[in-house]
Amino acid sequence: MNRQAALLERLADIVGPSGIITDRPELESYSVDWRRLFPGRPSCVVRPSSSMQVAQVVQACREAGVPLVPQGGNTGLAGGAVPDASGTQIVLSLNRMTAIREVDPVGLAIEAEAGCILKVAQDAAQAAGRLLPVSLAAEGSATIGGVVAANAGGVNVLRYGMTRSLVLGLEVVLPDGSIANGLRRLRKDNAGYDWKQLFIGSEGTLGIVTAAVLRLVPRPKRAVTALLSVADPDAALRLLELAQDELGDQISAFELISRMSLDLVEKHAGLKPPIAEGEWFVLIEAASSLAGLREAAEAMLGAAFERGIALDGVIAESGAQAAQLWALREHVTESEARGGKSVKHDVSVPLPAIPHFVADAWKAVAAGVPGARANVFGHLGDGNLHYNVLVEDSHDTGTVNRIVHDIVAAYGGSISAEHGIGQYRVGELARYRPSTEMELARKIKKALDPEGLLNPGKVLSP
Ligand code: 2HG
Ligand code: ZN
Repeated sequence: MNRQAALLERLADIVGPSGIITDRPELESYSVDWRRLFPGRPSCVVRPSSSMQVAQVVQACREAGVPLVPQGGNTGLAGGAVPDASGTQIVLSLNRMTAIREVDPVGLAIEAEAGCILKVAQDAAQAAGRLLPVSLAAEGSATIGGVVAANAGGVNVLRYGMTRSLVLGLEVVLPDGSIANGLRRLRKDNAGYDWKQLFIGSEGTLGIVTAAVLRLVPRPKRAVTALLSVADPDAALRLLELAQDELGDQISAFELISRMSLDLVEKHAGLKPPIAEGEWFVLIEAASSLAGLREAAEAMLGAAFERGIALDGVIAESGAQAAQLWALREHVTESEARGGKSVKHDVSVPLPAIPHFVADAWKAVAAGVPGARANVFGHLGDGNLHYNVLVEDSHDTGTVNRIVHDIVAAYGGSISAEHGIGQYRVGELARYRPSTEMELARKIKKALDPEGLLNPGKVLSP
């Protein structure tokens, strides 16, 4: 028996025959990312059903010297969870580990396995009268393990922080096949190194997240959602300042949406915005359990119109209307994908620099990429925009990346605010991060995964 067949047999012994996929058509959905930009070819997919099985799979692959690519919902948009095209890498899918182990409404915590869909965890929290405040357009497919491994952002970061700030405890299978079980639910735990931070946002390159304890928050009883048009990103920023002055930490989302984004959504998803005119829009949500939120929000919006900061707007009169406003924002990615080739950028700059960044980026893109259009939207409240450039198929992605990222760098920003590096931005990270930081990252990788068998080629070049 050759070595590959021997490994397959050993893996089948660990996970059972139904836990192994080798048929080409069935491998397809595990082989390529959501945008179909990074088609890979795994030798097989292995689907363990417990942390112990994950550990045994890692051990077996390590002994055979075979690289593993952990995969959750595969919605990260950076090609971080798909194998390369060599036909030698094995995809380790967590999609059989879906249990919610506990929802604790008093301790404000939820413990779930890595393959649990984010939406399922959100619903479980809601059923207990609590809120799991990670919210993103891909929440119906994204998994808890993927969300943690990617340190996902989303639309509520402004109020609740990135995923990192919500992780209380973590269980991780290390590249040597041991299990680090830190599934604690403590709010305060200063005993030694907080090692779980290493794995949050490591995109499966340092260990495999198998379960997590996430922080819940009390579920706000009321919310106000409004869509406003503003003249430009500078006015949007002034609106944010006003909203912060008047509503303080009740603001849970503050999203910027360009006319181009709404046009794409209308064309490809058939959703019509309730405001006909305008070039820039802000979707704002405030939430609280205390009475008086609506009045405070209306007073704030009244002041915004009076001062000429907001030009037009609608406030949702019901939960259904709020959902309609949110649908306009949530369909941007899908509509952009239907519209043809786009070069994505997931950037952040210090908040005051946002209007300058948008103006400079457009000048440079218009000059350097003939015929390009910009689809700008994102989490303005976090200083994070998706500055996606719509181009012809013939346009080179790297050239467009360089134009946008040079401006990001000039403003002291980041080339990835929330989606991570995956394989899409490996070269860009190496270019823009100082060499001391890159060296530090390599040392960490080497210390944990000396053989480089865990998700090779992601985040760092091999
Ligand atoms: C969003 O904010 C996601 O909707 C997707 O982060 C971003 O499609 C994108 O570029
Ligand atoms: Zn986003």
